Amino acid sequence: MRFSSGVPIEQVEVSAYTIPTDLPESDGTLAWDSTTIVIVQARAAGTTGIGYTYAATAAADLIHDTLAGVVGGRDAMSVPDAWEAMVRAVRNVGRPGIASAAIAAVDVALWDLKARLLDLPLVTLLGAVRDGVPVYGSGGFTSYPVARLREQLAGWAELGIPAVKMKVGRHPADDRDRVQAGREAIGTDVGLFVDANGAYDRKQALAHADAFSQYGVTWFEEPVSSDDLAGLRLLRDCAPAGMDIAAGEYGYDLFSFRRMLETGAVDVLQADATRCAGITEFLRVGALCAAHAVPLSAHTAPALHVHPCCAFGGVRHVEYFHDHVRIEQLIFDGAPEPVNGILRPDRTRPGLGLDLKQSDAARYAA
Ligand code: SMN
Ligand code: MG
Repeated sequence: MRFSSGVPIEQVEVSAYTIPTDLPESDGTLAWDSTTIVIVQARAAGTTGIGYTYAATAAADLIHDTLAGVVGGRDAMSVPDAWEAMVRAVRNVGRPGIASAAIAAVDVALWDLKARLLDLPLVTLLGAVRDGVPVYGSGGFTSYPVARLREQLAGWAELGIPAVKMKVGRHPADDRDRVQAGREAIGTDVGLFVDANGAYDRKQALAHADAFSQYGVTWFEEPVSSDDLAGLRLLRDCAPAGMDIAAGEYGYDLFSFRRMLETGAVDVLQADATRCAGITEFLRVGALCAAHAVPLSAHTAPALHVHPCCAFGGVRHVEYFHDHVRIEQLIFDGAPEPVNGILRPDRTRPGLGLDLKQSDAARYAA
């Protein structure tokens, strides 16, 4: 139902930018040399909100062809009304994947718009419970020569970032040596995380868990496919003490997160507001985590996640992902940087605190 009063959403515009990586990137199961960001600008009462997702340009098409019309005319003060209408509208194309990413970009733009209309930082609109959230540095791609791997991980450690994540699983025979190199680069006081992106089978993953524990690895992400919830649970039960099993980056809706939690598949649940239909659903995933006494970790997009992650207590950290840090600094004014390993929303700016650098972004128009 549309509201007869309120602040009508007048316009929803979408653009997409494809930014080459600084070096070829790969993980255990995928390789890429560019990343596409889809940006939504939503306008009401002369104010523009900005939202984004990292997804294929097909998400921009869905926003342009369908979602813009669905949210147009709705009340900018009632983000969940627009969100529910978008979810209904994608029924026949399927909610997971592109559709959820597209909804996310619009939902985030609407949260940013509402906060700007009220002249509040988004974290204040959501209700802050803390000033900042710890980050972990993330990259360490399997395509990196060992020298670059060491340099990147050491760089984060020197910045005071308390933990770093590297990729494993592309060449399993090399993983032990690469993890050893990663540990040597950061010294003994920085946490070392690994992400296999589902590359191992169960027995391989168990053997690697033991090997990695010798180098103080405390986080093993997607040791097996995220579709294998029983396999994740097996790893969770059998991994060495002090090694958390994490997954959730392909969670697109509340039901998939519920399945992951109900099966006891993870020690820490990951969620990505740019994939799981935006901040509206991300906050509900936080509630689901609380009900299962499982901490939440935000996957990538640090400039966005810093706001909702300061609005509830059960968040372990935000992923300071090399690709997205680069892109967010390249095309936005106002992307926050961690100080002593803590990322803080800029409370002097309304909304997400991000402004699109139009001419810098235009060079990458997709
Ligand atoms: C990842 C993130 C974004 C793109 C590709 C891979 C990854 C992670 O699995 O968790 O950082
Ligand atoms: Mg991952």
